[in-house]
Amino acid sequence: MLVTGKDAIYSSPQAIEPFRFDQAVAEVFPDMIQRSVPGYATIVDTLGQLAGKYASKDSVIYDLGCSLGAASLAASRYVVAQDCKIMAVDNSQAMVERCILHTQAFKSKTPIDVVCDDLQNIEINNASVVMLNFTLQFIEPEQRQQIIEKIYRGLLPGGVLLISEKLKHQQAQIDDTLIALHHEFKRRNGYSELEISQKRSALEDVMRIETFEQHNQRLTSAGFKDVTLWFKCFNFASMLAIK
Ligand code: GEK
Repeated sequence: MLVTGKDAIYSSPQAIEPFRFDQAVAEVFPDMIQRSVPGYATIVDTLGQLAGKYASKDSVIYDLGCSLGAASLAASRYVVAQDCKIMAVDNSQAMVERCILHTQAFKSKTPIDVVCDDLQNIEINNASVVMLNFTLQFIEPEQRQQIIEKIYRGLLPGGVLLISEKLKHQQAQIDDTLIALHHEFKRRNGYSELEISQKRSALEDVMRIETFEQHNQRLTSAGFKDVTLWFKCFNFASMLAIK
C-alpha cells in the first residue's frame, strides 16, 4: 500500500548529512515539495498544459528526475497527440518504486514508462517535450552543459525543454530578500526555524543553484532559439526553451 506522510525529517536536532532522495524522503515527498516550493502545483499543472500544446504525433515526452511522476501525470492529462509515450526517469530507487505505483493507479491514454537510471545515461531521441522540473540543480554544474546539449540534439525541430529551477539572484541584496520571502513561505506552511535551517545545511553542497542569466546563456549556447521565464515566485522559476 502507498502511504504518504507529513514531512518531519528535520524537526528534531540531528547531525546533518548531505540530503539524499532516499526512502524517508520518498515517503513524504508530496507534502515536502508542496510546502517548500512556491507555486509547485501551478508549475506542475502548467507543464502538463505545455506538454499538451507541444507534444507531436508519434513522439516521446521525457520527464527527467521525475520523483513520484507529478509532471508525467500532468502531461498525460493534457496530451492529445496520437501515439506518444512518456518516459519518466529518476536515479532514486525509492522514488521510482513509488512512481510506478502512482502512474499505474492513473489510467493514462499516453503510456508512461518509468526507468530507474541516471539521466546522464538516457538517450534522448524523437522528443517533442523534455521536462527537467527542479532536477538540473542536483546535477554537478560541470555536467550541465553537455546534458542540455544532449537534450537539444534529441529534440525534434519545434520541440521544447521545460526547465524549473531554484534561482540565485545576481545582486546580493535582492537575493537575500528573495531568500527571506521563501523562508517566510516555509514558516507559513508549518516548518519551524530548526527545520528550515537544518534542511538548508543538508542541501548546501547537494543543490548548486545558478542565476537566470547562467541558465539562459547555457540554453542559448546549446542552440535553443527562444527562452522565456514563464513563472517566477521569489527564487523559484520555470523556463520554456524552444528548439
Ligand atoms: C516533480 N520533477 O515532482 N538522474 C536522475 N534523477 C536524478 C538525478 C540524476 N542524475 N539527480 C537527481 N535526480 C519532480 C521533482 S526533485 C526536486 C524533482 C526536489 C532526481 C532525484 O532523485 C529527485 O527525485 C529529483 O531528481 C529532484 O515534478 O526535490 O527539489
